[in-house]
Amino acid sequence: MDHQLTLDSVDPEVAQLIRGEVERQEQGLEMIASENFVSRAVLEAMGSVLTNKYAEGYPGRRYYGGCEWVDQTEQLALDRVTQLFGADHANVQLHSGTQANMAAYLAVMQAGDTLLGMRLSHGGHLTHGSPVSASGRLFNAVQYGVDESSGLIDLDAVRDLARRNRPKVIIAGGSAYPRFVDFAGFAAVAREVDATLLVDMAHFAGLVAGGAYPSPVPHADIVTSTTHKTLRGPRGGFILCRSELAKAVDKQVFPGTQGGPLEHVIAAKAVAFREALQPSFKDYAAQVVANAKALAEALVERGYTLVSGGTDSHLLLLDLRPQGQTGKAAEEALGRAGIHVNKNTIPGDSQSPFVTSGLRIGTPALTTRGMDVPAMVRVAGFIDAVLRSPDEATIDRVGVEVRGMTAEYPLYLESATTAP
Ligand code: DSN
Repeated sequence: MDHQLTLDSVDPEVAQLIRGEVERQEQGLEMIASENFVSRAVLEAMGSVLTNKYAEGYPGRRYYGGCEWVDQTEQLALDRVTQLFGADHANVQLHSGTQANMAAYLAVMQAGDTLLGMRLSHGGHLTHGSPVSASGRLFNAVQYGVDESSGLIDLDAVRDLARRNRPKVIIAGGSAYPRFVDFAGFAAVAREVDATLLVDMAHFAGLVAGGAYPSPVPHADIVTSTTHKTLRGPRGGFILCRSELAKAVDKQVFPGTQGGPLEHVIAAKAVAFREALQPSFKDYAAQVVANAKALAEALVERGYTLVSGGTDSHLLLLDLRPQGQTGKAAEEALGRAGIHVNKNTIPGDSQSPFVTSGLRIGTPALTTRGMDVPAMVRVAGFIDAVLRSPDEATIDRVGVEVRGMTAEYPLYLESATTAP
């Protein structure tokens, strides 16, 4: 085995598959609300030799020798993320948002304790107590939802559930809620019932970093997040918490629920946090929201219905019931035209999660490519054309227009998409 050979010569099959994905990303309109495009700098850090290093433990307190460089890398990531969000304490070893939530729960709950989280079908997340997730099996999960007529969280209903069930943890945040969350209101409910408030900001972390969405940090005891959505870092997670919870959180990450940290990913997180600390990231976050609002407006003008009537964030949730369409059929038709979105349940949905009556559409990735408000109006026209007439001729015609448009906003140079 020759360590100096390129991927192309060692494994042309994998190299070809990666090239296929590069082309798909370059030529499509990526509108899955939880996806984004990292910078070349983040890609380079992720593809580095730091992947070779075991480093169980924390900087300065490891179970392996030779950690002097990864200690500094991890400390840099910790310093930057606490500065970015104004947090007391951080843990950047989480492999994903799901692992962040599970470690955070175990830091403050025992199996069998009660948690109160937002129902998945109303915009919450699997790990907020869904029966198919360990969060719903290990803990007694009570679920709140949105008011089905407004699409908004009804804090009075949350308070009633909290008073009746006395949860140990209340979770705010979700994966398909387009509006601002009232973190101060949730904190007041948590205080009243003596619960820990955990905010899962995975979706809107980048907007918080850029000042385009209210920060949960002053209100929550624990904040969990991913790094790869609006925050535009590598795939992974992190936890922020008050200093009094720092030891418990760190213990439940390692050795509680994870082994060796992925130091190459932690290096990439450090790079992404540095990028998010730059003034230009504020412009990015503001543009993501402006684009989502413009897209929402353009779709409403074309006769579409949005859950909650619009958006305050990076995502919108289209209710396809008036069109008599399912999310599944709409996702497939748009995908064939190169517009990538995901089917999503909407509040009161009578369809299964595999079919759904909704589409979740996001603007973080297109904004990274440089697309602006007029571009969103163009994209709304593409979406409308396909949903109105999902036939082969329309899909082919829109597909050509999509490829023409994406060529105007080049994403990566070929050399940026493989290891340096
Ligand atoms: N799967 C993510 C999303 O798409 O929102 C959440 O984990």
